[in-house]
Amino acid sequence: MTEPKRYLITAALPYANGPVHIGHLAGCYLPADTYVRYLRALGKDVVFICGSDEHGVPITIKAKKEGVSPQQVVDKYHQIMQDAFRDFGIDFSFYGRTSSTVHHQTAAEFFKNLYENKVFVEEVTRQYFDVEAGQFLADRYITGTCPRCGNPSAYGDQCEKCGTSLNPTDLINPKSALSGNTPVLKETKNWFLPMGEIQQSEAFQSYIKRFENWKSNIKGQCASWLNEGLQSRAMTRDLDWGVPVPVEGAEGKVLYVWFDAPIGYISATKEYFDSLGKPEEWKTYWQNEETSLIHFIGKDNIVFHAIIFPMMLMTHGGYNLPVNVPANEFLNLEGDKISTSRNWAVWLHEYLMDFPGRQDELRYVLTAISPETKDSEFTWKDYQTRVNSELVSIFGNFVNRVAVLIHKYYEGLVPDSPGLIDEKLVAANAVLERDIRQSVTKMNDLLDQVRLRDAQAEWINIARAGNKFLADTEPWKLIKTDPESVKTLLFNALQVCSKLAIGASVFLPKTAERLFNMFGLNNRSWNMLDEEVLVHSGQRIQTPEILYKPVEDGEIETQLNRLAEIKKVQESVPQKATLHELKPAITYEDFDKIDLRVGRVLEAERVPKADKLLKLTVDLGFEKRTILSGIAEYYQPDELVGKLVTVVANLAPRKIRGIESQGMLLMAGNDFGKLYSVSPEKDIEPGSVVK
Ligand code: B3M
Ligand code: ZN
Repeated sequence: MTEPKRYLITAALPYANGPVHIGHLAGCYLPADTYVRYLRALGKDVVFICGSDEHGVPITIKAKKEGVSPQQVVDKYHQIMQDAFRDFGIDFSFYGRTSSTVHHQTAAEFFKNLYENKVFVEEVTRQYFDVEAGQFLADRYITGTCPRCGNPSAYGDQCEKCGTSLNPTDLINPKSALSGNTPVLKETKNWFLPMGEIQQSEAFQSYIKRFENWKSNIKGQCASWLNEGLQSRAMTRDLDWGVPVPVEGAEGKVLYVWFDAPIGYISATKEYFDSLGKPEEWKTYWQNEETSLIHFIGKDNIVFHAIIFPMMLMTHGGYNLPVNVPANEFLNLEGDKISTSRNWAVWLHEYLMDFPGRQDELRYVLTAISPETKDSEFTWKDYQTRVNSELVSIFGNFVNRVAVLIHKYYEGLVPDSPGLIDEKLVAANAVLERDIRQSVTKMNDLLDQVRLRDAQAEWINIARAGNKFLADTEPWKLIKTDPESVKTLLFNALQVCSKLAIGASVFLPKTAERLFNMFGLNNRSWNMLDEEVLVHSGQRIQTPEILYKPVEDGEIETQLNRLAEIKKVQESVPQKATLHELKPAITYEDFDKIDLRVGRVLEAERVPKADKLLKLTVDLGFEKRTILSGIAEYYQPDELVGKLVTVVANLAPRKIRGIESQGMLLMAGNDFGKLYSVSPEKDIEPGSVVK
């Protein structure tokens, strides 16, 4: 293949329904950033694109859970993710979002193009509809019993217990997650991408030849999809959150999130060049054949990037197809799957707070354990070991020793290099040169193949070779007997440090920045790795600084304790209840002062900015009351509507958060996070006296 003129690199658009965790980083953002830094160091023309995926059911589910609008959810997480990526040093050319106007227009135009070219097949199908909520139900909004394993809470698209992938109509006794009611089947028209047909096309058959050179996990997954024969898939959905379908007769429908999200790469590229005042330039990166398009993703996104999006691009026409889709497997955490909903994760924004200035330590570890070919595991102990015994002891130590000796012997001025005579020194120097040359060649090769984990291992091998060189030649001893040779030894060792700095610009950018300053390296281009001299005699190097602090046991313990706390909450089946001491006795008259009444909850809503509070409207028969109750963590607002509750009806009103609460609900609670409302056993009219 001829050398491409330029690159367009994308990293999967993360759903804006939660913050970024180390699994996301290891999955695609760190590898993409590392590869982009490599290309840039080679002097290549690269645009690096990402952004928030703000549509789709994951967003609406999160909004419902938090009792806020989808827009509020995406605004919040878009900001958190963008900040965390920036602070961590992921160097996107542009980070967009799919709720932007440019994106809505781009996605709508793209759909229209396929529609007008008669690519889609219109089909009327029967879908589950929630009559009370007045809407069609996305697969994730339908639960029921799994026909295969009997799990009573399987979803419309999958049973998480036995892993079977399902259609909503497969579920036994389906229920709507919106209202709890049994949904009905109702006819609806949608537009399908005839993937089976496109699979047969010449264009597609010629495109899939590329898979030959791709990683085996992609090849394997795609082969199994293609062998089964692809099925048509609806590119529109009956939902109210997303890009409206831009054709007549499609009111109340939006584009399928996997149709609009990858187009997000195109719209973000447009917005990037708009911001540079070159509104036409995006085409060069998407449509010019001399541009290489590469998608970095996690393995759960393979079919969308290797098959469906290319089909969209090819039926549209005029677009480049990906030349590579490097997909990583999953990263686990301390023996368990990383999960946003179970809070089992190391969150990037929290790491940055707990380990300020220590971005490169996390980068190093995540690349060293990168799940490039199979799932891998992050543990805090391993983090500590790798930082302390590799980054600190091998790399940091080597660079530091060289810089300290140059300061000690030559006041920080790079010595000249008069050459070596002693046979032993000459031999050690030859070994050094050979080892460095080999490691650099291997590292380049591995980087070209996007095998970043092994490439970084070759990088640290350069430091290993440097340490061996110092140990074999012992300049600190030789200085007394052969100071001329020491000059050459340290001159050469310093060149190795400089090569390490250039290598670090790809893996550990903050470290590289510090070394470039320390050694006064101006030419930071990757080609310098082939040069013999990077730092010249007479140049001044800065006072050496310690590059990394060792990770302390206490820091690791804190993190492990936090995770243990989370496990405890997850598995909380405590053995014994605390014995609550009985309060002192009261008289019947005391008790009789309390006026307890049955009430019916008419309305329930969250109180903005108060995580625990629900605001209820309660019918007491003779009047309606506003009551604030601290039960938001235990009840969804709609679960309460219609429910009978017990109200302390003569409690003096109190103002909470500016709202007057006119009474109190009785609740039964234990020490393990359970709280249930005290309700009459059978239906009885509101206002009835509880005595
Ligand atoms: N948001 C899925 C994910 O975050 C999806 C990727 C879109 S890439 C166009 O895993
Ligand atoms: Zn099942």
